[in-house]
Amino acid sequence: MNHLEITNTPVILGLNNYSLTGKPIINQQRTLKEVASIYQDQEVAKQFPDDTIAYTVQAWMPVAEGTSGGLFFGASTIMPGKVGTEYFMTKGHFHSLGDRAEFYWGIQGKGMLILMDRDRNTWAEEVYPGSLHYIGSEIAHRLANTGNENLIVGACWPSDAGHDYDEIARNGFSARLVEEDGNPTLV
Ligand code: S6P
Ligand code: ZN
Repeated sequence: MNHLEITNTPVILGLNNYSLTGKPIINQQRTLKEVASIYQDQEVAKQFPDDTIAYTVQAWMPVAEGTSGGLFFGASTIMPGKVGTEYFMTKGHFHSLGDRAEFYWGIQGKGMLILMDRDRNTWAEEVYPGSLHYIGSEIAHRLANTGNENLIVGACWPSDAGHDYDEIARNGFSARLVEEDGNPTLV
């Protein structure tokens, strides 16, 4: 940046659909097949068509991943749907630097933020437009869409947080969010 220069930000957030445009933006897509192993009924998950998208993530990473002191900004969209009685959801993770916190906020649709501490206590917070969620140190987090439309959730996290998917891939969360009598329930 030059002294006295007035510039334009490189990234714009669409306030109607919360999509990010500009550079550099990362676009990720996860198909249901790709994440089938997170579901209780993996066989049912694998039977969905190859192109069924479970969720997408857009992120602006203004600094390199792993940089200390920076921030990343993202928006995740989880599609509506269920594998048996279990709602479409994200893989879920602890941060690699486990003490790095994160903010989530609900933008569109409805869902649950499923949280688990290192002692494997699991609980959930309802997500809806305007709900704001602080994900503290050493807390695994996963989003599930419990509604009939796309669930869109904003996120902001430290650039050195990283993702530890292994722990969840190996041992999962200690509870699953399923639909029981029409209601989302942790079991
Ligand atoms: C990053 C943040 C989100 C998730 C996204 C997808 O720390 O928590 O951007 O990456 O919601 O979830 P997951 O578990 O597949 O990374
Ligand atoms: Zn995270």
